[in-house]
Amino acid sequence: MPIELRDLRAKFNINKCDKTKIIALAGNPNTGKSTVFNALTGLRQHTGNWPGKTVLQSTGQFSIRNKEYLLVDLPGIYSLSPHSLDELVARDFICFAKPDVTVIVMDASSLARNLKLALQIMEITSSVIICLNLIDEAKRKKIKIDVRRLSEELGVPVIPTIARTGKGIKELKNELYKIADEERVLKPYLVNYDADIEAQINSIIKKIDVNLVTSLINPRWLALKSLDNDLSIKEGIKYYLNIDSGVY
Ligand SMILES: Nc1nc2c(ncn2[C@@H]2O[C@H](COP(=O)(O)OP(=O)(O)OP(=O)(O)O)[C@@H](O)[C@H]2O)c(=O)[nH]1
Ligand SMILES: [Mg+2]
Repeated sequence: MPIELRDLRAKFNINKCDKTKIIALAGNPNTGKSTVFNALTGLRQHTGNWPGKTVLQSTGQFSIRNKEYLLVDLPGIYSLSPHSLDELVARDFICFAKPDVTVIVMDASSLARNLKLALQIMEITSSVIICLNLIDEAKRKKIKIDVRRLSEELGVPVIPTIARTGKGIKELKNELYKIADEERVLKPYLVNYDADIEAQINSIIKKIDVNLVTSLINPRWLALKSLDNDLSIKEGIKYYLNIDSGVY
């Protein structure tokens, strides 16, 4: 029996009807995620724990042009390798709950460090918007960012914001609408690894059970995790999708 998206999302305590789009908010710690979350959702918030975990889950609702959105604030993390509970929660949500859009909140004054996580997220999902926050801090540090070029290079929208004052939030909403509701398809930049690694990725992709896994998880990303020897993804596939991925 095919796995329904609503059943997958229910495993994360996300029980919204099909019409509500699910938006994840991801990013490094202290980049302004909660400030963006508050700016978007105002008072329509709910907090609890991630199912079975002692990690705080905040969700909030908002609407754009009469369309409903549920925003999920993910824990602040530096990478998606599951070394901590926070990283595991964020990775599993992006991978298995399949948010309609993932907004990556980045610190504009620390672009290089923040890009690491952004590139990892873009390997799992192509539905990404970058919220380039703390633009005022970057300016104070005399850092100039060519936003249009960054967006072209990454292949995803980049919206500069100062979440503390609400600057850019309207533009962020416009972009969310375009991607979630008009279903604009993006083609994010993917890291190209050394030739021998790329060859190994391709040979693993060939072994992945196409019918079972590839419609649910990006096969390239799965191959990368296999090369990383990341066994936690195997557990995730078994737990959330109830299938044996066969690659590991
Ligand atoms: N100057 C400036 N400060 C900001 C901006 N956005 C958020 N802040 C401040 O940055 C601090 C951290 O913001 P949070 O929203 O708590 O950041 P966070 O990413 O949720 O942090 P964690 O949940 O701990 O990872 C707060 O003091 C905010 O007021 C901004 O655009 N400019
Ligand atoms: Mg926060």
